[in-house]
Amino acid sequence: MKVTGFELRRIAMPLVSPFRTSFGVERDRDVLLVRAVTEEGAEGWGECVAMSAPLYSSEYVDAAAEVVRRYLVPAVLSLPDADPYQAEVPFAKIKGHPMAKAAVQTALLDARLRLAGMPLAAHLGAVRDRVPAGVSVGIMDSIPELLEAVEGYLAEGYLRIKLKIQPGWDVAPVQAVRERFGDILLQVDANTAYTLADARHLAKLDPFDLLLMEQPLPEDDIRGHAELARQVRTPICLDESITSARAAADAIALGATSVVNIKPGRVGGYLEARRVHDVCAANGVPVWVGGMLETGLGRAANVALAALPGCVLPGDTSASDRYFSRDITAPFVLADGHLPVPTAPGIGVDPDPATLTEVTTATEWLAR
Ligand code: OSB
Ligand code: MG
Repeated sequence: MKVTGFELRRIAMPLVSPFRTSFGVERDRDVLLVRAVTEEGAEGWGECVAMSAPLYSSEYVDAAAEVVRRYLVPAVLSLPDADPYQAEVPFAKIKGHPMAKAAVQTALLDARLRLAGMPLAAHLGAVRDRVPAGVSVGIMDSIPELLEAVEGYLAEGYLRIKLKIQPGWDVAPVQAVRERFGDILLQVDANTAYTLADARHLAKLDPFDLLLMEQPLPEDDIRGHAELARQVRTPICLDESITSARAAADAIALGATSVVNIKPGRVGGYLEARRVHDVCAANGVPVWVGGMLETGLGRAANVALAALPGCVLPGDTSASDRYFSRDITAPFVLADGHLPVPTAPGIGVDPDPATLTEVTTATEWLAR
């Protein structure tokens, strides 16, 4: 496959409601889209999940755009065959920036699979045609407000609720949700907001039978998570710490994680994401697909990944209307608590040209 060039497009997508986590509040999603154009005539799309500020991880969207334009695109354009697997070799020489790499790799993979007439789900090894949907519920100003939000999501059919927590917003909201809604699938996500000194406090979540506690400690505190796992009954699930299949293998071997959240952007793309899935499956560790408030383009690919056999827990792959009043693709709609796995070649969805134009804030064409 020969790539003629790449279009970088920035879009501004207002969220239906502010999303508050332990690291900040998101009101608008400032997204970088990468479109690969090939000589063979196919196009491919990749959504960069980096956020506007380096608060979830060290990446942020302006820096990702710079890495794409200065290092990743030139690396791809100098390859004899712009194959996504072959592009992993020059990408590995560039340190870090997995979200930037994932966006370019996904654009190549999408183009490649469209040319081959192969859906991404089939290419990755999917075994399901629909995936169970969970929803990530932000930190709210009050417990009544939280209960109302959770009630709404349960009424829509979401099969699992994840509550964002931080010191001062943890045991009480979890207890309130458990008491009000009974035996639902419930988990929490701290986005690194605690330290090991909080172990006794985090053990107060034990009575609520949570599915898991996501990333309580800092990204690089693998030993701390292993120690915490010995002090609490709730299973630990790592998100931020799992930056590669090797990191997953290490965290599992050290007893730091017994469930894994897979985010393709965090590990450099869908190819490495599948390797994370495979390492976890080989160790009997359940996985689920996380989210980064993606548009329909990123969501389509995440849903394909969530159809793999090891993804045995509902993911943060929610319907389009949980995020945006109008998505750039045909919306993903919840049916019986599930999202359908796209069946068309590549990521299986296309942006609507008129909507895309309306939300675009900048475009840039990069060619040889
Ligand atoms: O930690 O899983 C996270 C959103 C942005 C950044 C990090 C996270 C999240 C979510 C929401 O929890 C997931 C989603 O619905 O896309
Ligand atoms: Mg998380």
